[in-house]
Amino acid sequence: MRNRNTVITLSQFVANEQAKHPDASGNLSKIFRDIKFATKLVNRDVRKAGLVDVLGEHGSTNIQGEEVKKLDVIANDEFISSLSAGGDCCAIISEEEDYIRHLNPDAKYVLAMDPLDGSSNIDVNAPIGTIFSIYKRVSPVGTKATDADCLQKGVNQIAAGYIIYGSSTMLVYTTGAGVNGFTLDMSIGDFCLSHPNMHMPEEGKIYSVNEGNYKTFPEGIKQYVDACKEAKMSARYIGSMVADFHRNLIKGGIFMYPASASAPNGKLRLMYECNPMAFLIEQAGGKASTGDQRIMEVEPTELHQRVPVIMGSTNMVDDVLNRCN
Ligand code: AHM
Ligand code: MG
Repeated sequence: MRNRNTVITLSQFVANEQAKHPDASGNLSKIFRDIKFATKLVNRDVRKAGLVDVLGEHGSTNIQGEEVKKLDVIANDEFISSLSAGGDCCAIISEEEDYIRHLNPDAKYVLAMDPLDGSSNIDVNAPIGTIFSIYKRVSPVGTKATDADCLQKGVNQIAAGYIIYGSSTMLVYTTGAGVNGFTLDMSIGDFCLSHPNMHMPEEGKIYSVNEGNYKTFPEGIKQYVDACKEAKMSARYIGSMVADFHRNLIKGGIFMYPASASAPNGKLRLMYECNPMAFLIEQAGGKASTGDQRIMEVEPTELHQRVPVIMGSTNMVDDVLNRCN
């Protein structure tokens, strides 16, 4: 709970962080300004769901063949228009865009995002989120962004974060110097620092995995899930990565979306979901692996690439890895 006398807004916090780097150009801070604005737009629309016509299917499928919801499209458009107006991104890649969206060639940053994660929860009023990460382009400023700019390893992330539209709306982010969480105070319309310097417990009592797929999980994952039951741990899986991740980050726990028969590389996307969350969890003292390697070291080969995910409290992830290898 924040102290009323010392409210720090997201903008102040970002500005203070920028001041620690006298050579910083301020472009990254401007991207945060644009993310914050887009978040407020998405938050407004999410909070009206059920009252105005934003629920249900959009009537299209994305490049991965998944049904797209109306709010997926609305959130995608709101982030793209805010970042496009700000002019500080040369390209955006999005779970809802088939290809690279080229923006200002004179800008030096690329943004990757899942504009509305947990789509299956939209129509049932359960928590959903937005996930983003930011990379510095590798091609020269002033030219059209390239595949190489957009397909960088997670270790190259400059910043990553998520927004959870839950009982309140929170933005949690890292630039590689710890993880901080900000809650949207609706009465003043601003994000205020509510969760400074977030640290994940090394051990937890929660496991989050879609056990409906258990029969076709790899042997090591099955063994781990069995051990969780044996130890009477709590199973918590809402089907929104952001919500499952956020709970586990605060309380300690493990989140997995492993390979299964129907999804040999798991379901979650490296660029939009796994890398940003891996960066955050490592910064909070946790661990993130595909089962074979650190997620942030996976070499991306395509925009919508999927990878298996095992992420959470360090001891729990190590336990899974010991059983898998
Ligand atoms: P989405 O980006 O289309 O919403 O899909 C990602 C979501 C994650 O938030 C969640 O962890 C997972 O899909 C749930 O999938 P499943 O229903 O197969 O367990
Ligand atoms: Mg998603």
